[in-house]
Amino acid sequence: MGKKAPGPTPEGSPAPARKFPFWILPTILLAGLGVGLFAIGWNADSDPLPDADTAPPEMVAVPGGTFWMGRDDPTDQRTRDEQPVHEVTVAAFQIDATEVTVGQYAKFVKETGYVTISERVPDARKYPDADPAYLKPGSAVFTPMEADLGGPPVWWRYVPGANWRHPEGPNSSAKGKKSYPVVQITWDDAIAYAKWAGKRLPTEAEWEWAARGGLDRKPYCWGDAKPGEGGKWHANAYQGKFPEVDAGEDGFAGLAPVKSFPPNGYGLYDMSGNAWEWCSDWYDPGYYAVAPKENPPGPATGPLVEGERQPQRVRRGGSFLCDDKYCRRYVPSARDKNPADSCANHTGFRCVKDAR
Ligand SMILES: [Ca+2]
Repeated sequence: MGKKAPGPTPEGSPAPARKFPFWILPTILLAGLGVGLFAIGWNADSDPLPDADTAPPEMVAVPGGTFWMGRDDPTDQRTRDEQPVHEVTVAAFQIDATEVTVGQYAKFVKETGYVTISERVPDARKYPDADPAYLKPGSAVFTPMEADLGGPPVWWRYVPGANWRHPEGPNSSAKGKKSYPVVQITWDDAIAYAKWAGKRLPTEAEWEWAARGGLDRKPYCWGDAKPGEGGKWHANAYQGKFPEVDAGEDGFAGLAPVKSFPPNGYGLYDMSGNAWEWCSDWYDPGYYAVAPKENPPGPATGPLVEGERQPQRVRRGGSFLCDDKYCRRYVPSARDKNPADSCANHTGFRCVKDAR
């Protein structure tokens, strides 16, 4: 085995729970393809910081209530961690109408000087086996390719210089995309923003209650209609041959600006698809069996799954990379997870506040 790449886990949304140690994939892929390291090019002309939004994010009041959380489909092995379906009561709260945008995150960085995890030099002590050549700031980036969907998700690679300002690497830029969801955001980065904004991340229960938009046990955030049925698209997901060709039948190949698709019943945009959204909870696939009914806060910690280097945090909602044949996790019941210091170019967040 070669030397390890440091930093974010490029596990990615499409990967179901596996025992494969995803975090070493960047090294495997880089070595296998003989891909050279990117120069970490940064210049003011491609910096989105001047796009900082001055308007406060729009928030929506979500009523309190009781709902059936989870999904129970014995024919679909991917729903195992969504079982058992159980009743949950959630108190009222406020939630961002959209995923946090590049413009909103730029304002936070501009005012605080915050440096995201992907922009920091990885701590060599944390990655004692790492090749020094990989101890450079960077993150996981999706790379379209022909691949075997039954194997590991080789379509993720570690790209030095990838971060929220340059989501696909140093030759890309979020400049001019202030209304797009900010991505390449770790859980830690999301928490830092939330504290600055006087908000917090939603619990997993709050997130699912909000995503369902007042509907009861429906498969999608908008109801029963399949994506594209009747020519109507309700979310930015993936059509085409995954992971090779993003056909963009829903109007967008890759990320879409927030509010590009209709809101759900609570007036919330992109609760399905576009970018993954962090929740405050630790991830525990067995939590639903023991969770309290009232305002479940998530488990005290997450179990260390074999092959992973640390417990994981929950993320929800899927992304523009969710493909029905491989990743159906743009539906309101679906769960996913990643380490708190890990991100990719499909992972962002939105915040909540307690009801006034
Ligand atoms: Ca799309």
